[in-house]
Amino acid sequence: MNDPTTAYVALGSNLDHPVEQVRRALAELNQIGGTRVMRHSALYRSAPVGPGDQPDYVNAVACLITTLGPLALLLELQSIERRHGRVRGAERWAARTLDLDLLLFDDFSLNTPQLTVPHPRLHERGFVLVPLREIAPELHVPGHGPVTELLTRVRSDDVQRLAETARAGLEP
Ligand code: ROI
Repeated sequence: MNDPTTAYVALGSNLDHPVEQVRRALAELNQIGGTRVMRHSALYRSAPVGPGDQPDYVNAVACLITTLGPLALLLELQSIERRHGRVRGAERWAARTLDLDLLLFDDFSLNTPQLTVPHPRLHERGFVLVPLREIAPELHVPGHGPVTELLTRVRSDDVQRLAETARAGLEP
């Protein structure tokens, strides 16, 4: 077992009741062994980034504290994705029931075939930076700079906070 570490995870869904997918996933993150969700953002509706015609996404970001290592945490995230019917197919940027991306693991930089942290596209995605700023406005992304500054360089007007905030499953 490792010392407790802070990690940030991005959640995204644009298929099969995305709001419910993301809410359920937030509750499931809190059930990973040795792991607690300390905070999570509201849910946001965002225009799809990437090629093709696909539905809008629901996105959120969670801050975890975990005694797992980064690869063990990644396996847990992938297991939650599978339980949500996610099929990792050949098409890279296809619509999905649930995507859980490990954004940051403390201030580690890791570059392995299975996992790169910080997430290689975190700094250029409004749908990640907007919810991340909500829960961690002081955060500094290793190698890239403060979240607030990164947000000045990307488009974020198509990331809208959903009126109804999701705190599902995390109340005492
Ligand atoms: N676009 C948005 N808005 N939100 C996502 O979570 C998301 N995830 C993806 C791609 C296909 C890059 N586009 C996205 O994986």
